[in-house]
Amino acid sequence: MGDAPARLGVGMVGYSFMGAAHSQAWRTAPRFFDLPLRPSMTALAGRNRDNVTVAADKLGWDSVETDWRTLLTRDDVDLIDICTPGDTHAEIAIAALDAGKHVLCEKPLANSVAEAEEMVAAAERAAARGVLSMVGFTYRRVPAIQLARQLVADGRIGTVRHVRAQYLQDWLSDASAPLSWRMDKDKAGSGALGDIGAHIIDLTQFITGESVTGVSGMLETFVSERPVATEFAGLAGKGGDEVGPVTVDDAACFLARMSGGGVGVFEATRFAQGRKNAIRIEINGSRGSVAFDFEDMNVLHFFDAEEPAATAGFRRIVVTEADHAYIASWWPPGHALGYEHAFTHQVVDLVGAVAAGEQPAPSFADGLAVQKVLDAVERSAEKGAWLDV
Ligand code: SOE
Repeated sequence: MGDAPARLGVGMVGYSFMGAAHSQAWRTAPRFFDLPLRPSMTALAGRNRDNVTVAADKLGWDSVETDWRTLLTRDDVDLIDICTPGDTHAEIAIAALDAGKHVLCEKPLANSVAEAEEMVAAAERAAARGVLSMVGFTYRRVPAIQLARQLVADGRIGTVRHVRAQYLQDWLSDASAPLSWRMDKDKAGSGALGDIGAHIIDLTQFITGESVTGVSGMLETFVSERPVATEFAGLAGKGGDEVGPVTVDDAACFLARMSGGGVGVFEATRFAQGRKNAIRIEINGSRGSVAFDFEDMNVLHFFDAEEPAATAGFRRIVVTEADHAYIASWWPPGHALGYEHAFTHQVVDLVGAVAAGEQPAPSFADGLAVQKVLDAVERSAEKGAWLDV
């Protein structure tokens, strides 16, 4: 029996939807994967002691703090996991990195390019001291997305011609759905564009290995005021009689040029009635295509244009084989994974990188690259013009 892995003390800030998803990952990862460090769910930080104590008990955290700054002074905390709205990411991440704590920060990295640049500078300073950081674009860690990237990297679809990416939700289609921080520009930075558009920007860049170099965008807010929430959890809540303004986009659409010469069409909306969490990506290349829909997340569709016409067609690959990314630690073929597994895979890869002293991916620099595209789309929409990223 080898020595037990060294402890990795984790302190998490925030305990709502993302806090619950990350907590599940910290609990589950060491039970299904052989990790080189043993994550210890040491402390959960939240402003209200009663509420954070209930959350810590429910989510499995050993202690609580009512000020995240205290986490940075604790010798039993090695890594800070930031699960708070975007307006707090820069302050917490920079302070944590400067205090010598590794950082996992939810997406989007920040609410502006300027903040993201400050975070990258802090990450570079910290990395020089062996203190590492990652931004939480978890969908990269869906096995079908990993397979799509591998097929593109292996040249199986040839030169990328088209990137077609949608992130379709409908949780705000009802005008009576109450306000949450995600509809407040000061908190969230933007609406559908940054919250879910960030995911498809990162995913298409991850799958193709290319970057968005230019955009022409439009933003729309369909419902300009909503009831102020009296209670809210996840993506749903109850509103009272008071109303408040929606200060972000409900939907974002943009055209894009890709660094490899291809063209892109992107759409992110919370008003696609009937689409709940539909990340739909299709990449068409000179030799074939890949297509994915998160609402059927264990499947990748692959078209090989080299196939003889008589038998050519999109192949429906069920990505649950032992040699597909991450699957060997889970279940036999066909026993599907879910939304939460990508968060567990995120912990597995982060812990592995920290143990090896290697830069985790996606890095804060990857987060900044997404932030620059988000910013270019917003400026393009304001100007009604094509802009380089
Ligand atoms: C809401 O749109 C949301 O919770 C996003 O904020 C998450 O990043 C996404 O994974 C699910 O939907």
